[in-house]
Amino acid sequence: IPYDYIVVGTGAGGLVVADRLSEAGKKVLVLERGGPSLGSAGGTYQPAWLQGTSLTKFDVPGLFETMFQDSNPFWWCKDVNVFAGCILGGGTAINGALYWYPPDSDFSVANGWPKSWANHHPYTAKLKARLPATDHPSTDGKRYLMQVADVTAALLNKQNYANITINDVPDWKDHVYGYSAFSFIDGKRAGPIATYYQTAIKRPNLTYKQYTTVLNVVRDGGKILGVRTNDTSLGPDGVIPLTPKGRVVLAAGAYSTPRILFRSGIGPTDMINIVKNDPAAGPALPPESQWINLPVGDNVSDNPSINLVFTHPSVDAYDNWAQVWTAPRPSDAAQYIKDQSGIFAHASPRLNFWRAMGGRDGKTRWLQGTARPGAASVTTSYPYNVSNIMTITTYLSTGITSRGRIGIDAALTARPLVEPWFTDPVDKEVLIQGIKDLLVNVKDVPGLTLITPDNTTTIDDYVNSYPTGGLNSNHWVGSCSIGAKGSAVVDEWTKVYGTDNLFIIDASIIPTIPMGNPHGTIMAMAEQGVAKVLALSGGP
Ligand code: 6FA
Repeated sequence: IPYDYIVVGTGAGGLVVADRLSEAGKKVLVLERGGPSLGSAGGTYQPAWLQGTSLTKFDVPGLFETMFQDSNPFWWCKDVNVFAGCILGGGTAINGALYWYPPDSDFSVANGWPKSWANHHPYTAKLKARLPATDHPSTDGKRYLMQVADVTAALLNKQNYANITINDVPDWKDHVYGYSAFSFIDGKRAGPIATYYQTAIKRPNLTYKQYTTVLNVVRDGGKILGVRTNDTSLGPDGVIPLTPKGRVVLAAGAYSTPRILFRSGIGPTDMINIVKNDPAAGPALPPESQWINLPVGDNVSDNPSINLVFTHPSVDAYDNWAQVWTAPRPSDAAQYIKDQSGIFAHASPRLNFWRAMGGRDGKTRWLQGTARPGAASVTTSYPYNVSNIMTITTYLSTGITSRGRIGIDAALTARPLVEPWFTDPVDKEVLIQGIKDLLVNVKDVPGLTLITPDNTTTIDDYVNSYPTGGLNSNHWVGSCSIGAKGSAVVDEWTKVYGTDNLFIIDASIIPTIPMGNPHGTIMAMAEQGVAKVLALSGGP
């Protein structure tokens, strides 16, 4: 105490930042509100069948679907009303770990990035060097439970899709499919926790405090003096100070970073007034004359997604993942424990595809698909064989024009205020057309049957009556967008407008939805972001 840099949060953004700042010799404090996840980082939560190993729920890819089935899901943030990980690694400890190297479009001026960000290749290369993608995660190099990939490939082959290794050509996203790629290493979840965290935590100039929640930044006008936490053993009123030229980097995620800003008097006045009325948070606000009015929470997007459920006689639905925690198939469990090979080395997805689509507004939108055994829900009038079910999730990505707004309610729970899916009807039209195009050839794949929606429901009706929350892909970006003064929250250095030394490096600064599931793009963004922070003069 005090610190040169205080990093708030250890998700896809925060761990990259913590590692690079400590590598540069800065005195760094990393604060995380959750506890350990992977076994290699001190986690211990495991099913009976893994007792005697150091493998946890978070390590084993094949346990991914149980994140949504557990009776004690302590890893979810309880004060965010969408899924968000409050644990070491944030979303990367609990997600499906689909991992894509970013295409150039993910950092293009056309997609809202400052010009100075366009040359992302050196940073993406740094990410690849630390965390290479794999589309064959089992340690024996074989792929397991691949019937769904074969069936989906048969469908796409009728539509002139090319079969490629997706991460070999990140810019090719039109009519391509390939095996699902993951941020796994040695048959286990890796992401930033098994890589960046492991090097960061070993440095004597870095201090890590878990189970510590940052409530607000402490500031005098635009100058940040430190952060206030819920732990009064760390300093008077829980406040931890910065060195005179010190800086704070917020990496608490697309919902929690905005909440910290609101609680610090930064954001739209309606949100800060909610804080003001809260008996605990209100007194910590700076005087109204120091409030900084920025569009925090606006411009939010997430991929709208629709599930299509099929059956095919070749598919092994793997009991819809319902047995993997309590009663895994014995030979698969034994194989995984022995050398981290087999079915448990994969998360549930098996194949991904992309295509570009035109809309009547003249804009191009990209459609992504993810195919996996099992289904979240089946609604059908058909008799069907439950052991043969598979899902293709279709989502719209780069090019979507719909935007929402997130904020806080009176309990200070972070939540969507305006849901971001299909606020532009053209997004919905394009997704419907993409689904129809995909389904044209179902009849040409022997044995393939669409069961949800069934033949009593049109695609238009299915999409139009889809439960809104079901459209959620958990890929939130944009709540603290990077961009020009007046319309954005952070500048090209990731510095919050109106402040001297407050930075944000997490999903919230990404202005438009990336091409793929985002944690690869977020980590590459963090590599570039932290390099910019270190290069910006005036710091410690
Ligand atoms: N992304 C992918 O790329 N591939 C996937 O397969 C994928 N699947 C999922 C998924 O299945 C689920 C259920 C969810 C929720 C997300 C998925 N994502 C996937 C999205 C991806 O995980 C997120 O986009 C990514 O993790 C976001 O990275 P960020 O760095 O922006 O934020 P995180 O939420 O990861 O981390 C925030 C951290 O801050 C957490 O560790 C949290 O505990 C901590 N924190 C929050 N508030 C704090 C506070 N006040 N004080 C201290 N720490 C705080």
